Amino acid sequence: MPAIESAEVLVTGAGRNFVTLRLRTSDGVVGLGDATLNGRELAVASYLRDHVAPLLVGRDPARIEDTWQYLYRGAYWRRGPVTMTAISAVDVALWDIKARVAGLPLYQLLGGSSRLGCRAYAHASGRDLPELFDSIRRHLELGYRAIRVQAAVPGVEATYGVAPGGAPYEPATRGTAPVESRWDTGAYLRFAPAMLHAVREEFGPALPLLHDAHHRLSPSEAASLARSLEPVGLLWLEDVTPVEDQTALRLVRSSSTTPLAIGETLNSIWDCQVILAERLVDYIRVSVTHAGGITHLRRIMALAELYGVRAGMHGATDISPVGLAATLHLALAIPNFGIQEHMPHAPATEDAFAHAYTFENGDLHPGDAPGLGVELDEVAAARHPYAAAYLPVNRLADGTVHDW
Ligand code: KDG
Ligand code: MG
Repeated sequence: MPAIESAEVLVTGAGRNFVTLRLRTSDGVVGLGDATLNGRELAVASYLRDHVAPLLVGRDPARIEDTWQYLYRGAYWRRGPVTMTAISAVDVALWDIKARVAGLPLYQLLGGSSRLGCRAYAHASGRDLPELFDSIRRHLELGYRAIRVQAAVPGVEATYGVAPGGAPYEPATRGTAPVESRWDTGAYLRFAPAMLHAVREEFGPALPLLHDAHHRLSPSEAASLARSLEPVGLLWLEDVTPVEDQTALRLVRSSSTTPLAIGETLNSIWDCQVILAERLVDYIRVSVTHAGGITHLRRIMALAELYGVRAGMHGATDISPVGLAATLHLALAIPNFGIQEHMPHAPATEDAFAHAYTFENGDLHPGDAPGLGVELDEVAAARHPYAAAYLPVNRLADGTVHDW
């Protein structure tokens, strides 16, 4: 019986910081897992190196469920983003190994494809409406068929989703401490409905539009925003309230028919139990990378299916190509796939991770290479060392820390 022979943790700053777990079996099969937790990367690297890798060596790589239970239930101190990102990386690497051994793309082991491809949505943004409209047009020309729209709120120095100078948006900034910005909920609520109505008017009724409020509103603020956006007909309104308070969504849900999405910072099926069982959202965005890998995300999506909730797969740039590939294999196979977020990676990231997944005619497809279909080029990755980077911190005008 082959055994896991080595478990290495590779940290790179190729394009942005990524942590990758590489498992190697005694018969020479290699599997990769994404262990990236934006802004807290080295905590997961240490969790894996110091506490998990020694437990993996000698284990049977085929026993994926047992390894998951061993690392989760067996840890006593469980849950939370660091633990669950580490478990996700192990789980995805083991699925990669199993599929490579079978000589099949991973989605074939998950039941085969349920669709031709995974509809992707792009991020359009602008410092004002003309710049936003140009950005939407550019993404339509690239082939995207669904667009998330974010625009700078007048009077607010930094708006989530809008890069200074029209560059691709990357919220984490290098340095020894987070950038702090001022947030003004009132200004946002006065601006966002007009902005989204203007986009709908310009681009017509058929284009699927999404918007991310990024956890900053109270239930009543969120309910009033959702209600005012009903005529816009969004595909979804994302992360209206801070996610740990699952029942905050009840008021939003009962006040409006605007479809809702949430979940990118949730880490387990228990974190989204109330949201799903009470049908408080239309799309659940829990990621393969932060919620226990293929094994656990598959379970979450099966629970979501029971309540008519679809997968709105998280795909920001801090999901590495390894994580994105794992997401796409699952997205292609499950019955209740909704839509896949797609933020293209930087050229240095593409150099470090060769991948079989493709983007064509608005859809992503995981490709048909065995396993995940991703190879890590260690030399290219090593050209870009890790450098500490943080997500921003928001403060209100009086200095109070607010959700970012
Ligand atoms: O690490 C944080 C990002 O993943 C997050 O800010 C991206 O909200 C996000 C999104 O919808 O992609
Ligand atoms: Mg989001």
